[in-house]
Amino acid sequence: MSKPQSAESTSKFLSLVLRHEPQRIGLTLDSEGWADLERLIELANAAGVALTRERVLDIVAASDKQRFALSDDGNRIRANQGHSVAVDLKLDAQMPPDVLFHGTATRFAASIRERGLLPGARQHVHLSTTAATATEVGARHGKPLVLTVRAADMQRDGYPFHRAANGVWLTAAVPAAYLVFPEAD
Ligand code: HQG
Repeated sequence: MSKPQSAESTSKFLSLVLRHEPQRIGLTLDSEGWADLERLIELANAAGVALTRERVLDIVAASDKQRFALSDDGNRIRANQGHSVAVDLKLDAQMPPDVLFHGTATRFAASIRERGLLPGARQHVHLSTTAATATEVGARHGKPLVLTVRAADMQRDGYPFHRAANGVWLTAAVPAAYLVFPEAD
């Protein structure tokens, strides 16, 4: 019997299988990160996670950060960003705004000064258009530290930027030379 799930835990489950561990339920993502929706539902239920098409559609529509996208025909689903599995989202390179923001924790400051921003387990470094969003992202890791990224300069110097369907900016890594630390730090 599948257990009923809260919307939040279902969303976390979708993030887990669509970004990090599809194999956990035997799911396969295609090279652009898409999963067959019916198959996902079938495999989730077999793994004890109660899912229906309607429930998935509700979560896609309600996700505060628009974490998921459906294909035009409604048959496939993927995560908009945040993957650790190797997928090519086929996002066009775009000119970023002058500056973008990265939220991290103060305890990472020394390492970031030395090595720049690295993607960690994910495929990209995630950047926000507002310092407020970056503060929330950073607070997930500890005392938040908001770094300013000289994005337009970086792009002009040949580093590509991509914008995910939910507005998050992605780039492979940010060399320390393009980072501005807050003065008090
Ligand atoms: C840090 C959430 C030491 C980096 C959010 C971050 C986001 C370094 C952590 C999305 C470093 C990685 C992504 C270096 C980077 N030395 N630490 N050289 N370079 N770091 O979770 O950006 O709710 O993989 O600053 O809203 O925090 O999941 O990345 O603190 O958009 O949809 O290494 O996840 O979205 O942490 O978060 P993460 P993130 P969802």
